[in-house]
Amino acid sequence: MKNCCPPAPAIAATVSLLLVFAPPSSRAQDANYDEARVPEYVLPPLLQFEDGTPVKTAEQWPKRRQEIFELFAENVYGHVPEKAKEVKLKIDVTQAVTDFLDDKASMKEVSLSFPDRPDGPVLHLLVIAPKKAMGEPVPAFLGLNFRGNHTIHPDPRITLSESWMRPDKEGRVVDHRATEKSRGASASRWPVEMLIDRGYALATMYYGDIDPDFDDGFENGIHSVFGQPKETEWGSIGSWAWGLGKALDYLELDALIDGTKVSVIGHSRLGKTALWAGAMDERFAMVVSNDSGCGGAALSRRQFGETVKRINTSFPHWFNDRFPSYDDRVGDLPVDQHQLIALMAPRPVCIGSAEDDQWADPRGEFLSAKAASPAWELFGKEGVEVEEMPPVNQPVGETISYHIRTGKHDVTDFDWKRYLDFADRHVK
Ligand code: GTR
Repeated sequence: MKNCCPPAPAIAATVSLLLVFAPPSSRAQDANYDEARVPEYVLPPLLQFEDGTPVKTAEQWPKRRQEIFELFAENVYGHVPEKAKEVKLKIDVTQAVTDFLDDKASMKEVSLSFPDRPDGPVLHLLVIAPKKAMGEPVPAFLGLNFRGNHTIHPDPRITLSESWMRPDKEGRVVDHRATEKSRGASASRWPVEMLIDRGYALATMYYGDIDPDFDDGFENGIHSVFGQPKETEWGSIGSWAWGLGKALDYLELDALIDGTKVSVIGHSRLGKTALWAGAMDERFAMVVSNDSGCGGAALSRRQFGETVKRINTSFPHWFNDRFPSYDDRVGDLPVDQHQLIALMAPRPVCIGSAEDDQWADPRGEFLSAKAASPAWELFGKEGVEVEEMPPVNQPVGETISYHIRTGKHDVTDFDWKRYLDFADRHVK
């Protein structure tokens, strides 16, 4: 059992909302933002097998990769239950239009459901593809969204989500349900036209369709199908990442999409999710983590901004039940987050930070990307080779991209341009 006494959902949701929307000063009053107070730490070795022998060649990497992957599953994100690995979801195309974005694109809605559970959860995937995909499949970006597919673009033909939603500050969500007012509310984070103009499709799904983001003791979402996780089985991040794999299963079948060229992207908690999805599923051609911070790209041992203890306290449902046992002893964690980034090797990976997002420890994300780079070097590729953290708005890195942009915790056009440039170079 993940929780012996799960709180009533309404109370749990309120508690987690207070934490999410609390101003950084109050939620982070005990957080360290002083480089001088970062403790001395030693990172777990990347290119060394658990028995102590060195990893010297690309041929040895898959075995080392598997070791690291298992350690992350066992201690941090949780294993996917066997039943969930095997399940094949039922696919229904529920809407298809060919005159989207002033006739530049097609738009399709696809529902993925559990064949034996007609009353069970449904994952709603939105796929927007440039017109040219009708002649030749195109590369795509796949990412989960925070507030429903209808928030990524104001076109009223996108179906309004009926799923449980976290309340928002603007009152566009009423009684945990989206209202018409929320159409396009997250459009600034999803520059659909930019993607389409550059020849990419965009596929997105609401993360709450997979598992609503509150600590309900794992009763709802896909947990209603697969049951209570065991101690080292998945939390919400693990299940969201699993959902991304299911979306990719569909995209591989879609004639408009080149299934070998799908990049997975995510912001913040969904950036953590994108990294874990890219680790679990090597079919993802490129992995993008935007402002993912603690439990994402940032090194846990630095304890700068959000810490392991803090994240497990605020969000007890995100990781597996073993992770909190490291709250007061992060130095004993058998892994650190540079090894998570390394699980993407030799594929391209992008790490984006923001200057005003110290809670997510931009420097810890840079150092993590740098410490991951030797995994790419095994393949004769360069990761992040610069010695110093780059100035703002000046991306660095060859096969690992790192940038810190000006501004706050968000996904901006600046971030997307870098990710698209990198995809042009490595995926297209
Ligand atoms: C914060 C949390 C971060 C990050 C962020 C988000 O409250 O502390 O780890 O995930 O939420 O997802 O927006």
